Parts: sequence; C-alpha cells; structure tokens
Amino acid sequence: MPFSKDFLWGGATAANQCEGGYNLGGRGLANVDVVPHGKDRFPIITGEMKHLDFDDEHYYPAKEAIDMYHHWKEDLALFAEMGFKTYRMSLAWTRIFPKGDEKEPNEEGLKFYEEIFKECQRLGIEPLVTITHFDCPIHLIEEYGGWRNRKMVEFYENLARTIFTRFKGLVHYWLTFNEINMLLHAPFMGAGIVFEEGENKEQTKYLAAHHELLASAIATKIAHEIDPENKIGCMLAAGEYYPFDCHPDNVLEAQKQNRDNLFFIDVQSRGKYPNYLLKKLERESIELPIKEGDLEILAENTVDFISFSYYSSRVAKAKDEAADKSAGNIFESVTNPYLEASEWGWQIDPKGLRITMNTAYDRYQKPLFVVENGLGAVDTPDSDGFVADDYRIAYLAAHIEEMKKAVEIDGVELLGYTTWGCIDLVSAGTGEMSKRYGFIYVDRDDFGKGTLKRTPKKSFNWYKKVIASNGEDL
Ligand code: P53
Repeated sequence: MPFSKDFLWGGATAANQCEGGYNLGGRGLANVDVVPHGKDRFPIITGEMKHLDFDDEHYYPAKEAIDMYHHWKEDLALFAEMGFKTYRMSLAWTRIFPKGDEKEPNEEGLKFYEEIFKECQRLGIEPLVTITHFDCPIHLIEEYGGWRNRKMVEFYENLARTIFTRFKGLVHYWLTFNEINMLLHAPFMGAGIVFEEGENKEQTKYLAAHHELLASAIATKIAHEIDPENKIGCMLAAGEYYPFDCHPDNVLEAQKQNRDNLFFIDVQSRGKYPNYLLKKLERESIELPIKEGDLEILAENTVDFISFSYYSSRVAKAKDEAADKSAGNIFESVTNPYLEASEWGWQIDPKGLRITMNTAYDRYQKPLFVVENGLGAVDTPDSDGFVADDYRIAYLAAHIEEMKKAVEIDGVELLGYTTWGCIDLVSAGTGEMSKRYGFIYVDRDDFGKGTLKRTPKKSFNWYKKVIASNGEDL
C-alpha cells in the first residue's frame, strides 16, 4: 500500500473565496474583498490599477462568497461524511486584526475559528491552516504600502503569535503564505501592493519577497517555540516548466523559469538565498533589504514540510515571441501540443504532478504535501439538482494515480493530499462561481444569485470511496 495509514486525505478552501460575512463579527476590510468580478479584476490583482474600496459599478463576489460564515457546520459535516482526515482552510487576517496593526486581537474573530477547530476535532478532522491566503488588511495597504514595508513583518508576527497561542493543541499543521511565488505575478493579491507611478516594480516585488520570507521564518520559529508539535510548511504555486524541446537554449530557459519560482522555497526550506538569485538581482541592480540578523533568522528557521498547488505543468521556450501561449492563467506558458486543456485553457497533465513531486523531493529532501489540485469546470445540474461530474472524477483519479507512483515507485515522502475547492467557491483568478471545483455543488451564480443550497455531486461518493480505500479504489 503506497499511502501510510495516517495519510491526510482532504480538501482545501481559502477564507476570501468561501467565507463571506465580510462586515460581520467586527471584521475589517481586506484587499480580497474589493477585488471585483469582470475585466478590471486582472489589472487590480496585478497591482496596476488602484482600487481599495467598493463602488456601484462592480460586483464583489468575496463579500458573501458561499456564505460559509453561516454554513460552516453543515459544510464540515459534509466533509466528515466524505471521510476527510484533514481540511485545509485559511484565516481571514481582518477577522482577527481588523486593521492589522492593533496590539490586541478581535475576540469575536478568534472565537469564530476556535469553534471551527473544535468541531474539526470532534469530527476527527485535522485542520491544515494557511495563515494568509492572498489577504492583507486594507488599512495596512493604505497606511504602510503593504509588504514593501518592513513594518509588515511585525504585524504578521503579532498575528502568528496570537493564533499559535490561542489554537495550541487544536491545530498542528500550518502554512505561512499561500503560493508565495504568486507575489511576482499578482502582487496585490500576494503582497497588498499597488504600484505607484514610475516605481521600479521589480525592486518593489523583491522587497516584499524578502519581508514575507523573513516573516515566514519568524512565524516558524514562534510556532516551534509555542508548541514543538507544530509542523510548518511553505506553499508554492508549482508546476514544472518543461523545455519546449531539446534545444539547449530551451532547456536553459526552462531551468531559469523553474528557478524564478523555486527560489522562494529554496530560502524557506534550505535557509538561504540561492546564488543564482543573488546573481540575477545583482545584474538587474535590485537590492534585497537585508538587515543585520535577517540571514541568521532565515538559516535557523526552515520549514518542516514542502506544500504546493499543482494544476498543470508549463512550457518554456527561449525565443517565444511567435509561440502559441496557453490561455487563462496568471502564469505564462507556451502551449504544450501533447496535452488537452480545461474549459479555462489550463492544460491537463497528471504525469506532471509526479515530475513536480520528484523535483521538489530531490531538491529539498523533506516531506511533501499536495495541498491543491483539481479541475475548474462548468457543472450543469439535472432536474434534481444532481451534477454527474465524471470529468472531474477522471481528472482527480489520473492525478492520484501519478501521485501514487511518486510514492510507490520513486519513494517520495508524502504527508497528504487536499483537492482544491472541495466545495464550490469563488475563483481566485476570475471571480467567477461558474468555475467550479467542488465535490459539493453550491447554488450560486456569477452575480450573487442562488439559494446557496449545498448538494453532493457524483464525485462526492467517488472521493468518499477513494479515502475509505486509502487511494486504492479510484
Ligand atoms: P482559480 C493561478 C495559477 C495557479 C494557482 O485558481 C492559482 C492561480 C490563481 O488563478 O491559484 C490557486 O480559482 C490559489 C487558489 C485558487 C486556485 O489556485 O483561478 O491558491 O486560491 O482558487 C485555482 O481557478
């Protein structure tokens, strides 16, 4: 049997994409709340368009999302029915620190999560908690400029200490930043950054990167001090870059593009900036804001495990002006002619998961955790409201099959697997509800209409069987 008996099967969500209740329980406003659905979304999430409040012209899907704020008990019960061993979720920073720079936390926010964790404990579900999943308090953006400011490290430290103390014994698995490399591609989501005119954007991104890496290391230190049983992971938007072909220029280009993402977790896992990155920054006259003591903190507080999301592999080509680009993703990639694509143009490559796992394990020699994987698709319920999502089952089964090979044949250490959007939720990239990932259908459309009723899809029973058989019955 490839998977150990305590293998953590489950599903994953993020607060801003499912919770809603944006103005309830003393919660403050965050970047993720003010990101609308529609054509302005992209310029906003990439920090190119300043938009820090609501207006009447746009629809804001995160405000209510799927209203898990009021449905969490019912949703956890459904996860338990599938046999989840773990549930990956994130905390909304602004529920706990509404503005972000307060000294004392908002008790109502802490209480909200405490109840969820207690219910998880009762159901035998181990929470896997992302401390920040693309969220940053608006006040910290307006007042301090987001993660370009070193003060953010202190605010994050306060958040981390608060939650590790309060949730001691209830939570043991933590991720510091969701898809930390996303800050290079969507800096408003990844780091609360809105670019100013004439600003050196690359410089700003690496400034933010150093601050997040430092904050991540400090959080790791505190987590271990407060409870030696805490396990802390880094989190990467992964997906190996393949060379377009065997032309050495393309092989070199693929290596370069892989490094642009991997450098973050090189730091988090090995404890130092890799030389290839330092050389690149030197060439581009970009400075890292390293202060005395920073490098020691990074070196002494590396993560316990490596987690990542995997949706697709990517392709790199040295001279790619004329190349056919694969659509619909924040990450640019040349189209892979051997692969099919989802309705949103994300190419489907189960073997790429095995390849990505092997690269990560070879490089870090630490246990891995696949914390996101899934198919965003249009689901059409029949007259009874039932969705026969055989396409989703096929996608997941093929990926689990390859994951199994990585463990059984290649000997990769793997802690668990959580599918993305185990219940339908708002898409991070597009703000749509119609891009669905769940085992559970939620009656809500792209414009906020619907009853919010939850209905298990065909994949619900399928995943239940997968978990019950520990991955044997696919
Ligand atoms: P959506 C792009 C590429 C890889 C991962 O994405 C990404 C994105 C963002 O579009 O994000 C992760 O909802 C992220 C989740 C997100 C999920 O992938 O655009 O951690 O928040 O929902 C899927 O289809």
